[in-house]
Amino acid sequence: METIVNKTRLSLIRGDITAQETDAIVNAANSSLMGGSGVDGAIHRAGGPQILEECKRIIAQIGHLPTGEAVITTGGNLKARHVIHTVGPVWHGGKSGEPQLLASSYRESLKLAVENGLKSISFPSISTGAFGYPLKEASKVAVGTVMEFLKADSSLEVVVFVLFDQATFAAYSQALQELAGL
Ligand code: AR6
Repeated sequence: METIVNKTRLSLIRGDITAQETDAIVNAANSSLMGGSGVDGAIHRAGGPQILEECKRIIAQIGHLPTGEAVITTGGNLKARHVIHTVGPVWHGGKSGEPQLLASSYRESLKLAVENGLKSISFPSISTGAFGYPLKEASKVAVGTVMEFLKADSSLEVVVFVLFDQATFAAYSQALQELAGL
């Protein structure tokens, strides 16, 4: 499923983000940047040790990556030249700023891509796995935030949501249909 927002193609696909050929793929990381399970584990496994080496250098400088922020590293052995690591919020019931923090993860990742002159970026469904963010709510924040960003900034050519399972793909498809009026 896809639509055009301003000048950017926004697509939803079901698949494995580590196989994407966009300039960057986004990692749903944690504040330590030392890897983990889920999409984080898959990206480090597929990209090789260079990614972790750069993450360690970044952590040596900043201590930890706060929730809602993002940093960029090499893509190592991935087809994507870069990985943008962001930390989504852990779900604590929804009254602890989760929607704002989740929106910030998407926005800061998009900003980093633009600042680095990238033209295409792929996102996973941040926070809806180990971090427990309810899928329907997360999909609206994710798609809404990306669309808002693209309306204001047309430098990216392609943004892809790469969704791992059918339930996640269905939730994001519904959010895009509602928000883009498809
Ligand atoms: N490609 C695309 N999506 C994937 C892939 C993949 N290869 N593998 C899993 N997903 P999660 P979170 C989906 O748990 O909730 C880690 O340990 C998955 O099905 O990866 O932000 C980190 O180190 C789900 O839909 O990320 C953190 O500690 C989505 O990616 C913590 O988990 C997000 O699930 C972050 O938790």
